[in-house]
Amino acid sequence: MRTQVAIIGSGPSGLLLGQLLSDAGIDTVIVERVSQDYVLGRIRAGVLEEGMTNLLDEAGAGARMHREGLPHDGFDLTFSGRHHRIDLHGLVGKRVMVYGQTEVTRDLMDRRAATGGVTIYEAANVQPHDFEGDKPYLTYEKDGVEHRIDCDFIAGCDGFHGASRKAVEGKGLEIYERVYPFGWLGIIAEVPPVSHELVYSNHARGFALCSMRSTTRSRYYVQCPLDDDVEAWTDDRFWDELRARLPRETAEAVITGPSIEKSLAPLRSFVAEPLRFGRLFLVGDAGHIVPPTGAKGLNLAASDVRYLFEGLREHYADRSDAGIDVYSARALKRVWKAQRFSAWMTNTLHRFPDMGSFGQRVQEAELDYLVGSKAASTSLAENYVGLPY
Ligand code: RFL
Ligand code: PHB
Repeated sequence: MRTQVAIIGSGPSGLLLGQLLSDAGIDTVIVERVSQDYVLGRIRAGVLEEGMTNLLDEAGAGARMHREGLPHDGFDLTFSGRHHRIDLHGLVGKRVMVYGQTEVTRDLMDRRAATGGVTIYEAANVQPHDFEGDKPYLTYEKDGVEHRIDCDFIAGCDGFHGASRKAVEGKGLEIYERVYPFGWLGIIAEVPPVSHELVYSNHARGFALCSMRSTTRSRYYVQCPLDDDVEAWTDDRFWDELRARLPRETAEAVITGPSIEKSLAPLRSFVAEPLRFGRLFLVGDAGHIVPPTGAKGLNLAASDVRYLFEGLREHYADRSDAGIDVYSARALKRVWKAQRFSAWMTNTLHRFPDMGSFGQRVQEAELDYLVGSKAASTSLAENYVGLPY
């Protein structure tokens, strides 16, 4: 088989890049390790920046998001038993869209199917080859048979554990990483959210986040030790811990119900440099991971896709490689700013094992400064809604 751009991974990065390229008349094939249902079963991000919603519109996949997504003008910070609203729209004139990654993925898959795009699911042992030369290709196995896809470029959109980054180890790849000493235990329940906006809570017992997927479906997280057994977190224990980390009137308003999903996610900051190796590009989580506190992971995947799409379009339409040549540097510039913001949000809102009561007071002072200073609140808002790209 031959295509112009072979894409590894059918997560949001791969699907979005594939759609933008197909719509620009550039042929793509997506090769995915697991089944379509498995991809759609993953529960992940929930907050989309305007840059991402614009790209979904551009890819013809934004209609349901505009109908069913929830535009949010602000969010709440709670600490020391009190609430403070960060008025995103009032501070920086922008809002975010609350719409689950699962739905984004479904909309992109539907659009790909409607426009005749090819995706090969359940492809085992996907490997990129010869990407440092002019004739790269992918190999994979399906139903015990080995296949080959010849192409002009390979987009590694295969997430943190994918094959693309592994293929460039030892080829000048540099890794910058911080692993946090805790995780997030997250649940989804068919109950109305406690508040119509998100609530990020700093508490001496640990961080908590009240989020949502719709007006009838809530997404809640509590910080917990990395080695906690998810099974040991009964629903009752989860609801009690969540309420213990919220101010009293918020805790009293939480509506509980059986969880329909429960999982523990580790927190990590990670950047691979560079993001280009000849004709292979690393895109999204394949190249970088942020802790979820700033809600930036999926949004960074979108800015990578925007830069790579522009570079590839220029290559085919204008016979210019200028965009491809600056892809890595352009993407990394935005990635590092989001890393800074995500690490700062994480450090400011979580309980660290060695921080003691002094560290807790410094965090509270930082939050007090943040909500009392228009300059500091504006900086938070500017980063939360997403830096321009
Ligand atoms: P994905 O989504 O991991 O997709 C990669 C795809 O590649 C496939 N794959 C392979 N295919 C072929 N061969 C191989 N060898 C392969 N290895 C893997 C995988 O099966 C998969 O289908 O990466 P992508 O597309 O770059 O998208 C990145 C986002 O998924 C990620 O950044 C976000 O989910 C992060 N994130 C959040 N981001 C936000 O912007 N806002 C949020 O509110 C937010 N909340 C979150 C999050 C991530 C979380 N977890 C669980 C890590 C909340 C959580 C709890
Ligand atoms: C989510 O709804 O899953 C979510 C929202 C905000 C975050 C992280 C996750 O910062």
